[in-house]
Amino acid sequence: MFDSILIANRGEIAARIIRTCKSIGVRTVAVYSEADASAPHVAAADEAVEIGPAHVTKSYLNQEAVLQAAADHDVDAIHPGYGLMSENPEFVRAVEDAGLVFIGPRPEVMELMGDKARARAFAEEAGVPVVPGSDGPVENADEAKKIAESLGYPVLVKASAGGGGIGMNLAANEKKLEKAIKTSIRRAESAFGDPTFYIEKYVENPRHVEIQVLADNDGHAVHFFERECSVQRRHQKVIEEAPSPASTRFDGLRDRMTKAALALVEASEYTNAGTVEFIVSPDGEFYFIEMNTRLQVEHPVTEMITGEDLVAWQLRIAAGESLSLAQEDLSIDGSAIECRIYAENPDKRFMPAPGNITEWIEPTGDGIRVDSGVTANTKVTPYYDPLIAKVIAHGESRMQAIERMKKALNEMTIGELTTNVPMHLAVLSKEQFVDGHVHTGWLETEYS
Ligand code: MV4
Repeated sequence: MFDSILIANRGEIAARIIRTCKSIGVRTVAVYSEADASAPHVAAADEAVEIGPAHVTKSYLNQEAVLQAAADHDVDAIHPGYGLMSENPEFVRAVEDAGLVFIGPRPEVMELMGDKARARAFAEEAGVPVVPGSDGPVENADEAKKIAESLGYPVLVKASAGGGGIGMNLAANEKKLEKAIKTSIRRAESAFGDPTFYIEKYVENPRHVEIQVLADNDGHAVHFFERECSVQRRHQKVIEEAPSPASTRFDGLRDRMTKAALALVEASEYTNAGTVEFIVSPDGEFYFIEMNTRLQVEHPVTEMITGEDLVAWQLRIAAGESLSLAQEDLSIDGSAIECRIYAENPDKRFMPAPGNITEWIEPTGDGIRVDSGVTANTKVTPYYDPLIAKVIAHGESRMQAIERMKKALNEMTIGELTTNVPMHLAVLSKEQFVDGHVHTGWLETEYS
């Protein structure tokens, strides 16, 4: 195992990674921007290094500054958390060129999965179901028309370099196709400098269900079942849970999805933690959408139902240990739900609402876990993601998890900051949510 690692991230995820390091005896080095000098992740780490001004491009995304901090503090490895540089293959190469270990997958598989058209073709080749669509990138509008004609409308135009919905546009009919392509190309060109696009048949009202996987460097892989992440707004997840209510509704769905996810892991020689994302249609068909090559925000619900520490496994695998975990060792214990607490204003279309946290009291209780990156007197600035904490509730049943979550959110005290806690409480009492009848468009029709 490593003696020490640097955490190239901030907020709740940096604090969460440090927690595991403390429990397994790994020394931690935090990095922070000028705006984060008094942040909890800085206080929690064994050592901390200021790496630049508040703006992410000048601090947390400054590869040179991060690598200099790693060299100065003599660490063995770097954990990227999620977001920031976690899915940047160039950063992985720079870390390795500096003689350090990157805690995550190889840069080649990151590149493969980062190119959504390539990932889709690769998945299909590996026998993983994909939505009917184009074989790879589409050259021009004429070719697109022919493909859309054979698929039948509506179709989705997707940017190859995209993901998370960026550069994705719906065309309801042939008349709308040209404009959808133009819009996708323009967004993809400005966001990624790459206009490549492809086409899929549009699946209406899907659920978002994803499989957590873990693989070592000797080709041994396991899955940690599924998470359901359908409650989201503008491609930002809001509530996640494990297991998915869809798994009880559709016979054999979990078995088929986990097999598909592991087939993709094996074919791509994936290593470390990853998530294979699917959409599930209202009639129970599932399709590969993309693979996320990082630890995800919502990983705690998986940890709660399996009793495993995914960050500890990430470190062991990155340190070269083989995975001493067989699929039969893993099982689902009860049900877990995560509510993401965002500093955002429900009266202003849930836009970020920065401010000063004057009072901060976290809930406690049976089955309650809180992963937070703030405390009393923390300033929530406009520089970073408005996610300030995650409340996770575990119960023997889904209903018990929901009840524990409601109690926890009612007990949580966040002074002088506008958050989405009231929205969570409303959603947790909605009949469709309680019945597990949600899809990716549901939240925006209920609360917008
Ligand atoms: C889709 C889809 C329906 N049909 N593809 C959104 C972002 C990216 N992860 C893929 N996405 C979708 N792809 C086809 N062929 C619907 C979505 C989608 C979605 C997917 C997962 C989670 C939330 C979503 C919200 C809106 C649309």
